[in-house]
Amino acid sequence: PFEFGADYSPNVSYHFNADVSQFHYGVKHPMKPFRLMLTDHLVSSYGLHKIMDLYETRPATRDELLEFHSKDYVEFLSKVTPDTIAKMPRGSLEKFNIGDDCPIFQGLYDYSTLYAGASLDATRKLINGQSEIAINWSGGLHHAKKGNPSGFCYVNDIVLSIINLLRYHPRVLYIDIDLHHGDGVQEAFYTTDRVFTVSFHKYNGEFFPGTGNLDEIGCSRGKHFALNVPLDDGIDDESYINLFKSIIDPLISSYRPTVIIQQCGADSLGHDRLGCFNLNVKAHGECVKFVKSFGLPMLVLGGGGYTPRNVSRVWTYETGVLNGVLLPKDIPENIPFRDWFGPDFSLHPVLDELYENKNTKKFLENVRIRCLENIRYLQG
Ligand code: VJV
Ligand code: CA
Ligand code: ZN
Repeated sequence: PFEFGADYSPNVSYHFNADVSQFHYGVKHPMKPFRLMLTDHLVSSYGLHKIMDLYETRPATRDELLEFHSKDYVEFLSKVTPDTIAKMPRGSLEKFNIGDDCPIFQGLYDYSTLYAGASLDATRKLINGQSEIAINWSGGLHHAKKGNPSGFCYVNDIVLSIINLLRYHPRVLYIDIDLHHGDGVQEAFYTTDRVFTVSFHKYNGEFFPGTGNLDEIGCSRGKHFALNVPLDDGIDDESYINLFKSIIDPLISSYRPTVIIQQCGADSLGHDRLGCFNLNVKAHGECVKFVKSFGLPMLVLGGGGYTPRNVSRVWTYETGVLNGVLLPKDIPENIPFRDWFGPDFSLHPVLDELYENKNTKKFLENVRIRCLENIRYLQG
């Protein structure tokens, strides 16, 4: 069903538990775990399952969550259900930021521990050298904080994974191409030079979560070890790829990470229900291909993405890229839910002509220069 490209084909592990796609945030909530099922079907119908090591993941344990999250928050998460919510201590909904973005739904704790368990399993495969690349499309929930959920994220599987990687790796690079700022990960490692965080995102001071301006560069030992690339609506393939490569290339050369985590939030694609960028599947995937080309161990995670058919397209394409294979553009005939991919039935529908590109050449050039100035500090 596919051919191997000129790229290196590393040992790739794929971490998934179909149970995670059965949870519902609520009717009309934009986050749909079902997109993970759609992705898994597309990945396997292209035959990619046959060339990866597949692992059905187990839930993260309470102790694993406590490596980052506070005791009272983990306690709350593990106890609260739509039925017990009324019996929880007064004020706990406010205290724990429960609301429309992060509702209490049936099975919330099982959902959170499952996607986190998958990231931790993936991390373990990288640490023991069984995988060169480990993929968990159900992870990448970058907003969760130590003591509360935020922006559809309850447990921060990325922070938990990085904490684990730090036991064996001197320097971890975190790259976030989700439409939103990777605030939870940045905050957790803001004062250390052992984790470099970089996020590309929409920024105007108001857009969720409101952080991620150029001047957020880390503090104390972590000063110059956080980088933010604020962007405006409508950025196109060419400007995004150019900016991405011109920042990531010198960053990897200077920081010399021993492992890379890439969060591949698919809400940076054109036509996303919550999005405002104009990226096509190939451009998003080009950022993954570029990071892979450095040949470092990689943990690849999902994240946002609110137009399920396009989420599954881009993550399937990226699964191909990471395995060094070229996928034919026609969606395979044998896939369940094939009607979701009509009328084009293509892996690469045209996702453009939606938003005006508000990022002028001058603005992007200024962002690039400011970022490169920060990277120059790394060499001392
Ligand atoms: O903008 C916000 C916060 C508000 C308060 C809560 N209301 C519902 C929305 C405005 C200020 N939240 C963002 C959160 C985005 C999270 C992105 C997560 C990720 O992709 O980075 C990683 C997984 C936001 N944008 C859109 C919505 N919330 C939204 C939430 C809903 C909704 C429609 C839009 C929740 C429930 C329902 N509709 C029914
Ligand atoms: Ca981002
Ligand atoms: Zn997002």
